Amino acid sequence: MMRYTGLIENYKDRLPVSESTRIISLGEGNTPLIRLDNIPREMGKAVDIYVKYEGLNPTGSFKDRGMTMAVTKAVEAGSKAIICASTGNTSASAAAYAARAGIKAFVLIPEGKIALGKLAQAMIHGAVIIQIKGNFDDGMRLVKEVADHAPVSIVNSINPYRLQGQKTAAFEIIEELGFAPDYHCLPVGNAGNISAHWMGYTEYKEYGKVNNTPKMLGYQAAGAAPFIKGSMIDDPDTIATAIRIGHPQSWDLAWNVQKESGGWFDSLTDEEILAAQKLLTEKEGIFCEPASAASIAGAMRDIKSGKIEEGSKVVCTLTGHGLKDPDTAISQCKDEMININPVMDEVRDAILNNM
Ligand code: AN7
Repeated sequence: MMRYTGLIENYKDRLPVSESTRIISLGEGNTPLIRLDNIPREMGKAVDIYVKYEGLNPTGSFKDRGMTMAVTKAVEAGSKAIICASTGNTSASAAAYAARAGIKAFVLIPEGKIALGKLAQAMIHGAVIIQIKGNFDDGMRLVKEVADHAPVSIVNSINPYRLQGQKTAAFEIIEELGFAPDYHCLPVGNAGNISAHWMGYTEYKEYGKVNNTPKMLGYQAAGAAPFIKGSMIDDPDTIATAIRIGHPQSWDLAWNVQKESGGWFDSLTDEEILAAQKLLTEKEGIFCEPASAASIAGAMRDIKSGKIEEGSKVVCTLTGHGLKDPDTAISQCKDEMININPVMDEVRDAILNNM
């Protein structure tokens, strides 16, 4: 049996690398596709829902799929430094892959608006962290400008190698199921990931691996929903900080995905997103970060309404691990803790009162 050594090695025939390329990998990809059990049963709907648990990538998000490609190609081109703007996960992934490659990472993050776990990752991997008094969209604009004035390679999803790496998630799903699902649900920020998935699905169809493609469903947070508004937003806000983005970089690509696949965009309130995150942890034992739960929240709403028909096979991407944002998780459950003295009677009462 061959040791799994990451998605570039695994899919090198379908990625822009050659035999001489030095691959920068942390063993990303090959993530579990878990079939939900309790949630569909309790909804009383005959649908198969699978979650692709991208939080189990090396830095805890799907960004690693794109970053292994982007950093591999940056190093191949002789680059000594990478740069990105980030709502958190891209910065964590860039920091780790730069460390692995032995190059420098510069990350621009919005002050006070990135989840604690992501900040810890970017810091401990030794990225140069540039905190800006502004949001992700400001950071993205600055990164594009500064790349003309400093020797740095941009590793945001405007770098086409990012989407090449991320398309492999669709390959894995098809290989595991033996078919493409009827619907594929994703949280949408810059819309790079939904575009990358569509590339992967259409590529495998053209290649003859399957004869169907899914309808692609993109879900945004209500306070950061330019695809629902139909135009850019200047002051995006949501508790799902990963997708607190008002000027999506893959705007045209994503509208094409919607049209070609026959899917749709929709938005969820922060309350709906947090409720879905909690439901998934309590009913299925799967912990994803708030932004990721938008895919489940959206799928559940559209299944309940019948927009997603019974009999459908649905895949939801859980883009990031729940541990990325411990503050939001704890603040949802704080009141549920029981405080006692260190005596058996009080432990017993705590058990018997809560059976
Ligand atoms: C958990 O890290 O944009 O629609 O700078 O971290 O491809 O942007 C993160 C995005 C969904 C949205 N879920 O994906 C960043 C960043 C999680 C994310 C998205 C992000 P895209």
